[in-house]
Amino acid sequence: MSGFSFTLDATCGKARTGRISTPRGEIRTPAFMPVGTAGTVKAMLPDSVAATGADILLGNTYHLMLRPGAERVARLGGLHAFMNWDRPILTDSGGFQVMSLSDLRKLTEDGVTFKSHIDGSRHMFSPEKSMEIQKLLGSDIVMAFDECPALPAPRDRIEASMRLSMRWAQRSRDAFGDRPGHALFGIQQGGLEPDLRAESAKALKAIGFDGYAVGGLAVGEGQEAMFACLDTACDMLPEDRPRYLMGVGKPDDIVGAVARGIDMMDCVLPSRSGRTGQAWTRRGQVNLRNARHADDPRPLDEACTCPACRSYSRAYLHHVVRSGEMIAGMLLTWHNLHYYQELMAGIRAAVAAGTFAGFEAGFHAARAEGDI
Ligand code: PRF
Ligand code: ZN
Repeated sequence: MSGFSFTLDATCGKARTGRISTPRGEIRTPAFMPVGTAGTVKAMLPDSVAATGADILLGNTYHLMLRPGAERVARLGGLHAFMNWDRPILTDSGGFQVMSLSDLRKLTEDGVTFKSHIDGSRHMFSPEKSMEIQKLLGSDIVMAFDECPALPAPRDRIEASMRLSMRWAQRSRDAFGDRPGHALFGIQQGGLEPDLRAESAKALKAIGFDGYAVGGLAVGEGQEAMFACLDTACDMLPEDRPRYLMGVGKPDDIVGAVARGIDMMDCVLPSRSGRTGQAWTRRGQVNLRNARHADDPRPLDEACTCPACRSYSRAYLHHVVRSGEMIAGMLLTWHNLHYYQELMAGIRAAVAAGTFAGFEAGFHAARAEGDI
């Protein structure tokens, strides 16, 4: 497809590094996508998000169609102009958010009807509607419309849901049409059942997508089960297309997913936990609400070059977190996104150098030492 391509630069074991080229710029992989659900990465200016090293953001069809409305965003020049972010944007297709956020959902072969979590208004999503909304938003990477059951679920429920998602994947492909410079990704489902994952991958490959997501994980199964699934799921997907693990995760989930062949990820964790006083560092998780920081003049991480670590003490961060000051969310979100992007840069460099196994060992050793 013209204007959108994926180049694999190096592999190390199953870990890969490469580049996705789009008309809005290049995405270095493995990539972590900060979540900008409602047209903003909360507490951050777009330039600041770019300064942390992010090449691409994630936006949400569900939230933006409810408020301010996809047609309005289109009239105002599309999501990029509206939110002042001119680099690539990937939008999730809506089904997953309907299931986790809305009231009174009703699922049929055609799609899903639901009530808005904002004002109770009635809406309908279908593969065709989701493709139309993502087009109005001007998304660079469009996700197929799928259904994701929470785990654990009975096998027959997971099987029926996966087959419905594969029929919806075909309808998404048909409705998306040919849009040079824009990509459509399919989403593999099938829970933790290897044969259902294989059936799903086969169906998606037969339809043909620009990239392939692994959906239906990080929904309650735990890291060990998720990794066991990824051990085989990645190999079922084409080697020459990006593989995107949806909604993951903690730093150790990310390193483990890359080790199993994943190229892209997104998660609210670094931004959301930044707004509740939680920081992620090389040495693990740090809760800045904790009284032990009250008199600590040292930075959160002396090796970090983000504004929170360069210019402020742990004592100050503790104070603004405890006081509920807005700068607390701003500084900790910046730090967390900076840490996540530095982690991705380290991963990419290690894969390129053929030293990913050593990188992984160093990553776990630093965390085992614990916070300073
Ligand atoms: N499907 C979609 N979005 C998602 C998921 C999925 O399965 C997940 C699962 N972790 C997160 N976001 N469309
Ligand atoms: Zn920092």
